[in-house]
Amino acid sequence: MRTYRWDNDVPAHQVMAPDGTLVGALPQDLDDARLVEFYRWMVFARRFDQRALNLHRQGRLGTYAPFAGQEAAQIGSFAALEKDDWVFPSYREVAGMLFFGLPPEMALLFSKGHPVAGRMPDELNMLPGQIIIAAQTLHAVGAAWASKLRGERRIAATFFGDGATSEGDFHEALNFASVFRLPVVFFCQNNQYAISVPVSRQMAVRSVAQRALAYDMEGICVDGNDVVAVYAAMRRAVDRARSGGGPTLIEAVTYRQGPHTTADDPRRYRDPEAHRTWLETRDPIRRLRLYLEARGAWDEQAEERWLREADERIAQAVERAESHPAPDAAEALFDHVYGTRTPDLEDERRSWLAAWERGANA
Ligand SMILES: Cc1ncc(C[n+]2csc(CCOP(=O)(O)OP(=O)(O)O)c2C)c(N)n1
Repeated sequence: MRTYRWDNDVPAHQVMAPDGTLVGALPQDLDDARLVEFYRWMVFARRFDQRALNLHRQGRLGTYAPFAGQEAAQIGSFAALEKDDWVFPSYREVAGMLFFGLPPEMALLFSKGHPVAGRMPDELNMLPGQIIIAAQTLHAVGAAWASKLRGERRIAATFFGDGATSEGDFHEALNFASVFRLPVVFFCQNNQYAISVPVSRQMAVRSVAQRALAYDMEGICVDGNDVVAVYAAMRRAVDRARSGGGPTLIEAVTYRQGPHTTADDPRRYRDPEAHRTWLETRDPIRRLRLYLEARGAWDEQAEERWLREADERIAQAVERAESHPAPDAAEALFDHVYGTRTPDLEDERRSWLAAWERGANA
C-alpha cells in the first residue's frame, strides 16, 4: 500500500492508482472473480443512481440523494462485513445497502416517501438510511454495546458523511465506543461537501481520520475511489472490532459527482476545475475497469451484458415500486415506530384518526 496525497495534502492509503495499476499488494481474498463482482455492483449502482435521478425529473420519485462517484467507498466497505453484522447507514449509502441485500424497489419506495420503506426486511441486520445527520453513529454504538454484553460475534458498522463529523452525536458516539472498547467501525465518506459547505469551512483539522486521535482510537485515511484500499482498510477495522480490539474511524476520501439531493444546484458552490479533475481522472469505476481490462477480465461485450442485466433488474424494481399499493396516509404515520405500539402512541393514534375523520367530513 502506498501513501497518496490529496489536494489538501492529507496522506491516504492507496493500492490501485487512478490509471488502474497496482501500487501495493492486493489483499489475499481479492482475486479477479471478486473484483469483477465488485465492478458489476458498482456499475449496477451507478445505473440505479442515474435511473433514480431520471425518475425524479419525471415526477415519479421524491427527493433523492445521488451517490455517483462514491461507489468504491460503498462497495469496498460493505464487502468487508458479514451478513450477521449490524449496519447503520445514512441516506447516501444506497450502493452499499443494495450490495448488503436491500431490494432495489425498497430504495425507490424510500424516495417515494412510502412508509413501507421505513421497515427493513427481517433478514437484513440493517436500518433504513438515517436522515438526522450523525444520529446513526449512536445507534451503532448501542448495537455494538449489546453485542459485546451478550458475547456475540457480530459487530456494528456505521456510515456517514464529512459534515456528520462536526455533529455532537458523532463525538459522543466515538467517546463512548472508545471508553467501552466496543466492536464498531465508523466509516466516513468524505465527499468534500456538506450540502454547499466545503470541508475546509466545516472543520479546522485537515482530515476526518485525525479526529480519532482525540478518542485514542485508530484513524485511517484511505483513497475512497480505490475499492481495494477501501476494502483493505475496512477489513482491518472489522477484524479488529471482531477480535475485541475496539473501534476504528475510517475516512474514505471521495467525491460526490452530482448534487447533494435533487433539491440542490451544485454549480452555485463547486469549483468547475476541481469538478472536472474528479470526474475525468479519479472516477472509481473507470479505475477498476482499467485494472480488469489489463488483466483480461473486462471487455466491451461483458460490459454491455452487465449493463443490460442491470437495466433489466432496475426496470423490474421500478415496476414493483410503482405498483406497490399506496399507503393509508393517516394510519401509516404510526406504523413501524415500535415493534409493539406503546399505550401513549396508541392514544395518540386514536385521537389523530378521529381528528382526521372530522377533517375529512367537514
Ligand atoms: C441534525 C441535522 N442537521 C441538519 C440536517 C440538514 N442536512 C441534511 S444533509 C446535510 C449535510 C450532510 O453532509 P455530510 O454529513 O457531509 O453528508 P453527505 O450529504 O455529503 O453525504 C444537512 C446539514 C439534518 N438532516 N440533520
